[in-house]
Amino acid sequence: MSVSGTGTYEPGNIFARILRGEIPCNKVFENDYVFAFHDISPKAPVHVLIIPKKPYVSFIDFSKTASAEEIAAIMQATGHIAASLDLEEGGYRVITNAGHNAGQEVPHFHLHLMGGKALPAFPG
Ligand code: D5M
Repeated sequence: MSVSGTGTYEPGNIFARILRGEIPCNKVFENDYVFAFHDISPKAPVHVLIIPKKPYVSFIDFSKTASAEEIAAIMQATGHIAASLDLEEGGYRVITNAGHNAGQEVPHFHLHLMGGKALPAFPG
């Protein structure tokens, strides 16, 4: 199932439930703005999801609505996590899926950080 990437934020989505502590996750990082945890279905030896704590549906929603502080915080957190998981030397990938053409499944904006192996050629 994928989502439109637009529209009203759904407070029952799985990442909102993780943020509320209603379901468990394997946390790797947290600060005032950002939360990060291991993907339950990893596509690489390291596959971390990095999310804002506030409710944004997708990249456009986040970029239009979030404060400059929040936008900086998610970038800084992603770099910090990549370095702390020793991805710098081998390389890594950061992506976001938005809307149904990209296959976004969870309608809470998130970045995927992947590394730890040679990643497949970027799909076009
Ligand atoms: O990616 C959504 C990602 O979220 C997908 O890689 C699986 C992951 N996922 C789904 N449920 C969980 C839980 N409960 N913990 C950790 N990871 C989870 P998308 O970009 O929306 O397609």
